[in-house]
Amino acid sequence: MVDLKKLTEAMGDLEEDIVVEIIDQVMEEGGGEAQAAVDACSEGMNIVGDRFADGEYFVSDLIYAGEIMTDAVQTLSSALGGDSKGGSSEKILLATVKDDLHDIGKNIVKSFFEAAGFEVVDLGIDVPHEKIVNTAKEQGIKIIALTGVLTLALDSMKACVEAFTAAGMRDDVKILIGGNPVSAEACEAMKADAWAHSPADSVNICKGWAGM
Ligand code: B12
Repeated sequence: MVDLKKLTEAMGDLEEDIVVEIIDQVMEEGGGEAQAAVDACSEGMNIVGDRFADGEYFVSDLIYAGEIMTDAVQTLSSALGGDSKGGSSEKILLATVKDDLHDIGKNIVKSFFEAAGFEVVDLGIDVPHEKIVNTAKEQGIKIIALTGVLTLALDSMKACVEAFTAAGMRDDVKILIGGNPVSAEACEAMKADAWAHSPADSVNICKGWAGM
């Protein structure tokens, strides 16, 4: 059993050596606690965010925290993703919306989708709505997963939903939104089809849409 509280504290304190040590231990023990470790790191990221908001940490600390967490998720990736039934060729278009550069959560969700048998078309970060709509059109993608962690990402998500409507494609696609600021209210207000915080829930939603 790894010490998840220590992992959260180490992430919050930017103690990279301790994070690496505990993450390696998770994998040495078979990876059964990989999801719990991601959750512990995410809690640590909340500590980082709070310290940044309080003026104790600076942007350079956010960057460093992002690197530590990205490496941790990379190490854990083969143990994440839950059940990997499938082998479907169903595509999911995944993007961090316009003006938002955060991609750690996106990359975690991507691992889950791939483990569940989806083919993920990952457009990266700060993706303009036109690129999302055009890619969906060109590749005939029916499931769109949008992510963002800034409050203003909600505006970009809304604009993206509207861009699908303007392109006459809104009834052809299902739009899932995720990331820290999303909520049932935000989902309803922007007329997305579903929202989720948990990557496992998002897989179940998309499997339902894909008839898997
Ligand atoms: C690391 C970090 C950064 C790094 C990001 C590195 C990277 N590669 O992503 C960098 C340095 C780039 C950064 C920059 C900035 N950041 Co920043 N950052 C963070 C921090 C500390 C952690 C974010 C994170 O990765 N969390 C961990 C992941 C795993 O969580 P997650 O994304 O929510 O994902 C989980 C779920 O939401 C879900 N999920 C995610 N996506 C999806 C998608 C779908 C479809 C589904 C179903 C589920 C799902 O699954 C994930 C796993 O559980 C947060 C603090 C926080 N509490 O979040 C601030 C935070 C988000 N940042 C903030 C700010 C202010 C900034 C800057 C403006 C700072 C500046 N002055 O420059 C810039 C903005 C840049 C931009 N335009 O985007 C604020 C945002 C405030 C707000 N309300 O808008 C926060 C909240 C910090 C704070 N408390 O002030 N940041």
